[in-house]
Amino acid sequence: MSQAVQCESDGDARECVDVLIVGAGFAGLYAIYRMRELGLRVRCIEAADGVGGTWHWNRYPGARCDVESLDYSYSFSNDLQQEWTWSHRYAEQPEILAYLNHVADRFDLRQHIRFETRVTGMTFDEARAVWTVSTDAGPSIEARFCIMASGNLSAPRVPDFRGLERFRGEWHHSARWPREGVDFTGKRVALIGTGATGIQMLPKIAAQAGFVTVFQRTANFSVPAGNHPMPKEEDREHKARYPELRKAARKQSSGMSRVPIPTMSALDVPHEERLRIYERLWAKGGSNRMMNAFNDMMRNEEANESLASFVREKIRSMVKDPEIAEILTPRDHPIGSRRLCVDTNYYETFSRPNVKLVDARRTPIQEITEKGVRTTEADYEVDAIAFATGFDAMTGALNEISITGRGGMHLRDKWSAGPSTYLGLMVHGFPNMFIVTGPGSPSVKSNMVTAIEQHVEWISDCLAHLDRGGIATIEPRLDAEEKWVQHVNDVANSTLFPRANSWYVGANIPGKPHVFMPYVAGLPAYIKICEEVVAEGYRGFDFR
Ligand code: FAD
Ligand code: N01
Repeated sequence: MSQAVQCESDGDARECVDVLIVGAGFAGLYAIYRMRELGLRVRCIEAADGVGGTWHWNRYPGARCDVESLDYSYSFSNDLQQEWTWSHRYAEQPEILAYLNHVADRFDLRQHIRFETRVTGMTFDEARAVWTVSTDAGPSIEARFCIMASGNLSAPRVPDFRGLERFRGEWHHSARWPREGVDFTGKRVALIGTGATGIQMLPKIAAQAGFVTVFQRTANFSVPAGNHPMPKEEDREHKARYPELRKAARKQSSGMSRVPIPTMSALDVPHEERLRIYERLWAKGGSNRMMNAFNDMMRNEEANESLASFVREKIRSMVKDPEIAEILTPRDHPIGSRRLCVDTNYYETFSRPNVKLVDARRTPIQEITEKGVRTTEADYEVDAIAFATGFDAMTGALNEISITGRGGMHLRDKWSAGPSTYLGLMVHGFPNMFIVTGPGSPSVKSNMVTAIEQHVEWISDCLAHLDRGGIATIEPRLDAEEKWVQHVNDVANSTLFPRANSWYVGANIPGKPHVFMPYVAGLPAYIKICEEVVAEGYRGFDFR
């Protein structure tokens, strides 16, 4: 790179690089690879003691992806995709972690990563156009560019329950699960939270524990995964067609290659035929095909309700006790407006004699006692608590870092009423700082690996452009950012997504501003806009 950063010669042992990357998950690893391809000096800082991000941290029983592994994997290296074979339709956490370790070794990425180190602060020096990055261990770093690959679901949250410190048993959050696992044999376990994580955990814990009490505040919709070992034929066919399928994935809203693009409204189809379609998709398993059965599932209340009532009926048929079935049946949000969960025997598990459901909406958890969980109605004595209580999503990891941009502006202050970005990629006032799958991009509303690759490639093309032009900084203009935020809101408001209290709107964190954060026009529409912005000379960005 022509404009290599010059460290200040103040005598400290500061490290000096072109690009600083925060995080070594799917995004950080690919960012290291691409930036190194550009010939840049790269340093990646990772809080964990290994690579993998989400798949390093989330070691709870039952953890697996719900995007098919053939899609939930990198496309950037044909050799990699040919040599790796997935064992199942949806891989389990250890297999995805093994894959990411393989990627790190195969492309020799570890040499660039400083593990067990947390980025605590970042300050932009306007005069020198350099970021100074401080950490909780080791020297600080100076970098021209920062790439925030710090994750959307990487800041776990244990609710602020009174008394947790007094609890005499053991407790774990799903995203900080012990590496050696937890032996629940014969134990009484409280499982708090019934989102995607709790729904995956319950059948596994119930199969081992003496007794499980599940605390559900909001009932979620869930559909069967239909997981199975990967048929050899499917693997072979996919490998033969990978280039074409990866291209197809970027043309899909979902970022997945084999989810058909729906052309019909649910309301154009007679009731009986619609039910047959839903039955077929239910039997096949997976959430994305289900939500893409028709083109108006998230736009038309009646269309959405046709699927919601189908799934409610399924819940009633799978849960023996009608009262339990009723508590498990979601009635307060359109299906898909909260993350549609994917399970293996979740509903069936409530018919086991060692499982009890507590309606934590009707009788909220008041506190944790020495012996267990106290609700407004009863005390539940347990030996262990599993928290499946989610994350400070999308903004949590970024706001945990003290980020100071131009003119002493703090990112946390700028985002106090909700995040604002241009394209989900950059923020006005924070030059040369890129976010991978940031708020305002499709990110969590698509296959994340497809979204991550597209962002990292956009960033790497941008850095090459800056280098060719001898440009020191890039920063979005305020008006471009404001227009983008408005557009993201307008698109969301034309759908049923904002109708739910969910982590998409920050509703799970007390005091967090309610703003719908992902961009839901779909990946192809978003990619087209990103390409147009570049074709028009980086429309909306200032170069200095
Ligand atoms: P992460 O994998 O979250 O990596 C971020 C890394 O940054 C972490 O290792 C973290 O330690 C590090 N970090 C953060 N802050 C700092 C700091 N200040 N200093 C140093 N290091 C820091 N998405 C899908 O598309 N399909 C799925 O099936 C799917 N399943 C999921 C299952 C679970 C249980 C969870 C929690 C998420 C799932 N997701 C899924 C979303 C998943 O997060 C993404 O698919 C993807 O793994 C994100 O990769 P990433 O590199 O952007 O972020
Ligand atoms: O977290 P969540 P998650 N008292 O926020 C409850 C991805 N993921 O870890 O809904 C009682 O969805 C909370 O209740 P409520 C995926 O993107 C993917 O499950 O706020 N309960 C909720 O039930 C997913 O969406 C996969 O009323 C409390 C639960 O805790 C995202 O990660 C697997 C409470 C939190 O659910 C997050 O999922 C796993 C309280 N005080 C995760 N506070 C797959 O791909 C919170 N809750 C398969």
